[in-house]
Amino acid sequence: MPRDPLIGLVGKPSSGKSTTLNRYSSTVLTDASSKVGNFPFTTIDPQRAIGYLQIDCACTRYKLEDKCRPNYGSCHEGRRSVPIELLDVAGLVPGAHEGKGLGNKFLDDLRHADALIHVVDVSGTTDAEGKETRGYDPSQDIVWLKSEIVRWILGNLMGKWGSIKRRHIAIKATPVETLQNQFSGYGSTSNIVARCLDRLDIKEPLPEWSDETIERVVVSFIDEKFPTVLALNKIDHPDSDKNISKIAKSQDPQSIVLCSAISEVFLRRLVKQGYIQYTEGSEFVDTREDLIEMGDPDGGGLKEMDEKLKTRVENLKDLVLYRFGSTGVVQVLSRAADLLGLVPIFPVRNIHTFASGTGGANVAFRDCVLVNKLDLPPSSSDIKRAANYIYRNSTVGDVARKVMGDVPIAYIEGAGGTRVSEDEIVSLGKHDILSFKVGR
Ligand SMILES: Nc1nc2c(ncn2[C@@H]2O[C@H](COP(=O)(O)OP(=O)(O)OP(=O)(O)O)[C@@H](O)[C@H]2O)c(=O)[nH]1
Ligand SMILES: [Mg+2]
Repeated sequence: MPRDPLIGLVGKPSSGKSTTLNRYSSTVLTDASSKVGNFPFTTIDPQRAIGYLQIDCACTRYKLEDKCRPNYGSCHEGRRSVPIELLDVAGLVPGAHEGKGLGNKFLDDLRHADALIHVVDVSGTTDAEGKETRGYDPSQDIVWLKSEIVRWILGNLMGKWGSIKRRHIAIKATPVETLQNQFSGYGSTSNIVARCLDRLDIKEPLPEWSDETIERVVVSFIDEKFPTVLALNKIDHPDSDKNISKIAKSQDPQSIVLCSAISEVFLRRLVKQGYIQYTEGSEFVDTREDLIEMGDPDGGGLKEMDEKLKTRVENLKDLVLYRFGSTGVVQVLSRAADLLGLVPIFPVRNIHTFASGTGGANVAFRDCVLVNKLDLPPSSSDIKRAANYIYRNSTVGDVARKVMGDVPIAYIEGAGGTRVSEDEIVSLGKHDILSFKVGR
């Protein structure tokens, strides 16, 4: 059954994790349509926060934007914000694997994450410990952070490699079995291990692996287990440009998102205070004057800003919005969702009106759940095949079990009222509106 996805925020002290998280979770408090007591993650611990993933809502396909009333999150003109759980993994410094900073506590938290957002301070104004400095090279942070995770897992593994080897030989295990035995504590699955070995194509049998080979296995395992978005934060700072170019040369462009968490927080505060209109994730900021110029004599009911505030907004537009297209914060979460292959599904009671049990017949698309790509328990023949063979998207049946639990289901309807088979794979825009009919 698909689990709820969890995304971990990592990064050295003062890189901007909390600032980013505040932005992600601020809608919890301000969005009138989300019910506080009845929230999906009410028992959240202090480290956990709700982020809002922006997706294209199904309501636009049926021109039902004005009837769309999400139970959780919000939907504005077809841009829907769907709650997703985030974990603030604070306290990582170089030497964490030896217990520095919050050390092992940090690393223990990690195991629950399906993907990571590494918040990197690209202004170069904080050193590896997060202390104030100037001209620090942030590309080092990407290297040492990963190396901390590698050394943590590698240390645990090497400490008992002798007995791991003996057992492996004694019970004639496969490398996947032996490694999964060791990695299950980090939230691994046999599939992840299979894919990790697949991409390395090691020729020697496990008992003959060199130290260097074992390290390569661990690095590959981490790449598979923790797909990572690099959120290059503080792009508003003048020193950021050269650091960004350096990082861009050595990293996969798909993994990089540029952002300015503080700009997003600032813009959202101005929205709350009634000074601007701002579409999250966009470059569009309108002030009272802008709206008057566009022909609204009332200026959208916005307040007039003083000169100082005006200048700050203009600077933010020039330094961030116009140069980079947005503050990037919304995009960071979207990229993480892409890495995870998350698909939004809209369960409805009535497949023709898209109404649900609550809210009456005049209200559409109350619910939206995010489903993961699934890790199937590999059969022994799968393990030998191409990695993606044992990774598949959730099916209609998987979604049914996630949404309905053990309730027996008679049949399932898809858009248009046609029956859909439980075996159909769900994907973006396909088999994503479903009505589960209860009964035997
Ligand atoms: N210029 C600039 N400063 C930022 C940005 N984001 C965060 N900061 C500043 O960086 C400092 C640290 O931010 P935090 O969000 O507290 O960092 P953190 O990663 O949560 O740090 P720890 O909780 O200590 O691990 C604060 O002074 C923020 O105002 C940004 O986009 N641009
Ligand atoms: Mg913090």
